[in-house]
Amino acid sequence: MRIDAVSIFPQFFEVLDLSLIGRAQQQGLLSISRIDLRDYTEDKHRTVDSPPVGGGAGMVMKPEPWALALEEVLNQRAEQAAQRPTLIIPTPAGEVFTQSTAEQLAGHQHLVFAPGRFEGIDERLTDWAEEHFDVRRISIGDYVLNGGEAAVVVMVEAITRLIPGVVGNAESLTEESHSEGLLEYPVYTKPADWRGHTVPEVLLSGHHANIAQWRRDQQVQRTRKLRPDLWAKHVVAQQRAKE
Ligand code: 6GU
Repeated sequence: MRIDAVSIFPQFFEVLDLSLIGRAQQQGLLSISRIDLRDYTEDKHRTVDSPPVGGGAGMVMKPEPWALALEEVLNQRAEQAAQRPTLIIPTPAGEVFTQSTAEQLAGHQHLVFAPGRFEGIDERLTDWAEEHFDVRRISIGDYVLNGGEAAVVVMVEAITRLIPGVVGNAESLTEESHSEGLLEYPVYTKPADWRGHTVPEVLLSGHHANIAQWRRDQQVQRTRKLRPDLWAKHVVAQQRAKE
């Protein structure tokens, strides 16, 4: 997979050189380029923003530098590339990113991220980009960040760990929270008694069926308590599966 991340703070993406994603890049499973939006400005102040037409608070990102940066990304593509690249515009005014979004995007060959700052990017950038990219406006949740960069890091981590070989243990992918619509069960390690807090007996029993049942019950209890929204979906999905 190829990923291009364009921003006025390209250093923000240096964290993607660490840990599993860093190793995946070294192994050639993944290539992530950071692009400085200001390299595509044409004035001496390297201006990327300007006041909103019609008035209002804050500043809007000008479309010109974005288009020049994205054109360069397009020009660097192999002519014979099969799919159109996907352009992800992180914004709190987008569809919400979920595990299912991550699964869809993990199948793409080329993702380009265009996180805005300030009040966002001039809407016409999206109109232009739709001629060249599959464009998706995506939010990572119902709260407001100062810019989309942190959201890019979140999305890249969720997407790239689904690429075969990025995460060593394939089981740790399937056993996780959200893959079946339930939260993960609690986990313990040695010692069996730590500061008077003990590991649940059943886990020490060696009885695999009982352990599996206990874990399932814990998943159900946690999901009902902490995520009634997920629980309701899970119940509906199970009902459908039975019909
Ligand atoms: Cl993608 N951007 C910003 N600025 N805030 C957000 C977000 C994105 N997702 C949730 N809040």
